[in-house]
Amino acid sequence: MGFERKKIALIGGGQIGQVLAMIASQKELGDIVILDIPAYENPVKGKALDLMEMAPHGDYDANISGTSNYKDIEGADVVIVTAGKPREAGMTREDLLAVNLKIITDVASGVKQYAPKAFCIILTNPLDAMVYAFYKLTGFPRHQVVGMAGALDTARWRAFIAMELGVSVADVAGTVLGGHGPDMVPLPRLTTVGGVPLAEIATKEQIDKLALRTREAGTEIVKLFGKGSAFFSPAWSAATMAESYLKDKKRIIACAALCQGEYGINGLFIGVPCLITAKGLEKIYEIKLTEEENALLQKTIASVKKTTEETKL
Ligand code: A3D
Repeated sequence: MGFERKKIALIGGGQIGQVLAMIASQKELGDIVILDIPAYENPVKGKALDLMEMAPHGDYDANISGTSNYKDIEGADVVIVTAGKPREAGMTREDLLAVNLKIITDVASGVKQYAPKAFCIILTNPLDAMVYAFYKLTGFPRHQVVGMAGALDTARWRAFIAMELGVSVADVAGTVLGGHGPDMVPLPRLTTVGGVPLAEIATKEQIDKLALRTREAGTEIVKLFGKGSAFFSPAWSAATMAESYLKDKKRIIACAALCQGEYGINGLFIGVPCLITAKGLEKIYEIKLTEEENALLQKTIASVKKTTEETKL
């Protein structure tokens, strides 16, 4: 029995896809295929070659290739989807629904045919609706399909707390629930800094300001860029999820997962704490929420439901 490298298919080789390819190479997660539309096949081939040529300094071994042919993703262990249009200044994530739904339809059909066993991580916005669409269109089981949003929203929450308090981000632990939009729900009550409850070292005003900045973090970056959205932090967040699956790390990561009764939600993908193992999404953890937290959760559920219904799937 020989050792076989894992295979990672990145569908979409734009801003996030290219950074993901670099991180996955450096982490030696496996061989990487970057797939994009035919008109963008040469650029993704070029990016793949550039990464192969970085390997001697990056100290990794991986085969990295670019393509526009789904046949080349055959048998992938992990599929990460970033295919789709990103936001421009002044746009909401929902403004992308029609154009990105067409793209996800195309992607779902290719992945279903060539990588039917892959653990699939979706990033395309509007996230909660696009991961739902991918799940419906492929017919894959729930443990095989998750959306990347909570991992990033939680990273932003932790980063802002560390920046505000002047402490190491490594010591900030917490989570963010709900949809990937301005009504997501950071949970200050359950956030700790080196084991100390956040509320004991930050004022209510500080906490409110940090929660608001987290909810608007994507928009803050879109405004600075003018065109396009964040890509370094989304890429690394998705890589963390893929790594937990590929190495059976059993990380608990906030992911957009299909709730089947958890938190009183049925049939929607929404950000909840998930155990990611070699089985994929192994378990959703339910947190006992206060009345106030629950009211916030109900609001984000309503937004996710509305956008999800617009997919008509
Ligand atoms: P961008 O740099 O435009 O890359 C998207 C790539 O997808 C381009 O190379 C396109 O050619 C390619 N593409 C388009 N249609 C197809 C198709 N049918 N098949 C294969 N590839 C295709 O965008 P980006 O990388 O900055 O962002 C990608 C997506 O992620 C967008 O929808 C963003 O809104 C979304 N995003 C999500 C988050 C979350 O936290 C959920 C964060 C940031 C961006």
